[in-house]
Amino acid sequence: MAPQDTLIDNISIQPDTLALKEKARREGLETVWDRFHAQQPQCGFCDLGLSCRICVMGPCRIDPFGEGPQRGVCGADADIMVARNLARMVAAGAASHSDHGRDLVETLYAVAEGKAPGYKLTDLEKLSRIAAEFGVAADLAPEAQARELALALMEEYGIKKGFLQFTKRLPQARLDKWAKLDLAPRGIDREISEMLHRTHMGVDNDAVNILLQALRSALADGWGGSMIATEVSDILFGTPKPVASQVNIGVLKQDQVNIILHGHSPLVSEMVVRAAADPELLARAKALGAQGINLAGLCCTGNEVLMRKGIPMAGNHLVQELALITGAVEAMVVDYQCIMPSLGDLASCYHTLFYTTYDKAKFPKAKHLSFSPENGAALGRELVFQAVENFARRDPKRVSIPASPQAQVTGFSIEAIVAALGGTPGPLLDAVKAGQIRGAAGVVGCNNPKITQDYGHVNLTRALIAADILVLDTGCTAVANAKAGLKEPQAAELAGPGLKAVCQSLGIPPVLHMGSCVDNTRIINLCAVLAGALGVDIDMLPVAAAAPEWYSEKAATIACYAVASGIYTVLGVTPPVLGSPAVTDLLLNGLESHLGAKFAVEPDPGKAAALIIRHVEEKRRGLGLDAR
Ligand code: SF4
Ligand code: MSK
Repeated sequence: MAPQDTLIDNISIQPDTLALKEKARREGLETVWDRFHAQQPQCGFCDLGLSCRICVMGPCRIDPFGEGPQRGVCGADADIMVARNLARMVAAGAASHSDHGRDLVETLYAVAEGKAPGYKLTDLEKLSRIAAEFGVAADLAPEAQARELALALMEEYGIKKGFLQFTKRLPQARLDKWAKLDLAPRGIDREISEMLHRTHMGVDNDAVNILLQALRSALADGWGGSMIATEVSDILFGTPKPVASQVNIGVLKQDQVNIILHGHSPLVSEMVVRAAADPELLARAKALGAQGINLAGLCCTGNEVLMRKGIPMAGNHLVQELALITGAVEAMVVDYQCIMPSLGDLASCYHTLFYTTYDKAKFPKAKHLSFSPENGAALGRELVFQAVENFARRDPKRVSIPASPQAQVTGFSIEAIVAALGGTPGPLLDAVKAGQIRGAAGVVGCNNPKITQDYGHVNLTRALIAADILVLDTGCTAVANAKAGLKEPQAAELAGPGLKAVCQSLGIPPVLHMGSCVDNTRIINLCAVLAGALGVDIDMLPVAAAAPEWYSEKAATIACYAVASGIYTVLGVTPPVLGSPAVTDLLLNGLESHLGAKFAVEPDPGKAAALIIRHVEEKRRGLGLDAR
């Protein structure tokens, strides 16, 4: 369809987005907002969770006004339908993160076997630490340790005796709460496949029972697949340390070969980073008239290489199409997740080469170069070579890079935060106890064209830091906050007096970037560390989470494992559950008495901040700390 002239006035708070959307309109190119507009009105039954197409006796719908059908053909009522739909979302999100984690484990194994040239064991301290958690002998050589660890991690996916190993990081009080509800996750694949089994027609038809398995599947991701992805990525590519970088579309360079790295996995992108420093390829780029080879990230692959290598970030989810519309991109290299199927079409409107790299993630109009741990290094080089050769095909008349880069500091793994604090989390706890820092909030998640891009992220974050709440961010939120200048140490000026003083004494910003979406496990790990240090369960901490602009199944999973881990979570977009008052009540209220945490839904970032501030102060009171 043709792009609309008068579409959504307020698509974004970001000037680079607005300028490139206007260029798209001028050039007659369709973007996500045009397609969103064309979908209006979106299906009200689906929005409420009251449609089902699980089997071909359907599809079925339930009338929310009580006048039409109240059961599907099989007899499923609104509660069953809504619970099943949400549960399948959560299972899909858990599968996505966890399959990503599996790719890392397989690469770790290949490295240990000496079959993955280009990859190496980078953080040997973390390798030993994680290996010890899995009972691997400490006196083995690193390769042997990595091999044993990889085999142990593979077992986490299948049928194993007992529960996922990383759950042992949690306070006993949390594990006791899970035991009462039978929530402790067993094998990762097991929980996901059991969730799909239970939601087949004619299996689990108790909405509460279905939702409990959804939480267990989410926990299999949070304390399983995603956590494995983070820890193994650190072992292979290094645990992030604070690093200065830049953000927004201005990180693309007019006079250089631009390569965009997009998706979620670091496996291919790290090899592209390596190849881009190859003197031969740099010389070739110069021979073709480019001043260099410039890499830029998008979405969570961008977060991975930003956190570890300082590669600048071009943008978040809603920028992916616009990045191509700059006309300045020689190649976009994607792996998987959050990659719009429209990109091939858009790339073909310019000289841009669009490369897919995973056999499980192919796209229309893409060139496919298949990744394996064995060929990763050669693939990285080939991708950079092709991009360099493509520079001559760029049409300078169509190039527009409408922004200057914004500075940011990133790379705040738990290890980096503890190092900044002088080697222990003690000073952070002291600042919380003294009330200088009231608490912490993980602000995470995607963009969604239903919300003005980055409005929710930035305004919620600003309100929280102004109230002396330290913000930890990941995913697309991290890009939004960096673009708003909140990741420079000077942003401490925007914080309340207590947080400002702490940030200034440590030289850190009030918003700490903890990584990609799988790296939300760094946040729950940090909560477990702090709870352990205080001798309490996580739900007693003055912490909260928010996903102001979420869209994906993975975000639903993250929210579920956050709540099941004891973290109050505020969503900015309503999940499709309102068709069942019983399910809605369970999520907003019922879970709290069992898990000490619950969901809230609040699209207005100011009101969401008020909810979080109130929650943090309540928790402070519960711990006997001063409360406002
Ligand atoms: Fe309809 Fe039941 Fe089949 Fe769903 S599972 S499509 S409600 S018959
Ligand atoms: S999930 S946070 S849209 S990248 Fe990482 Fe995708 Fe952004 Fe959600």
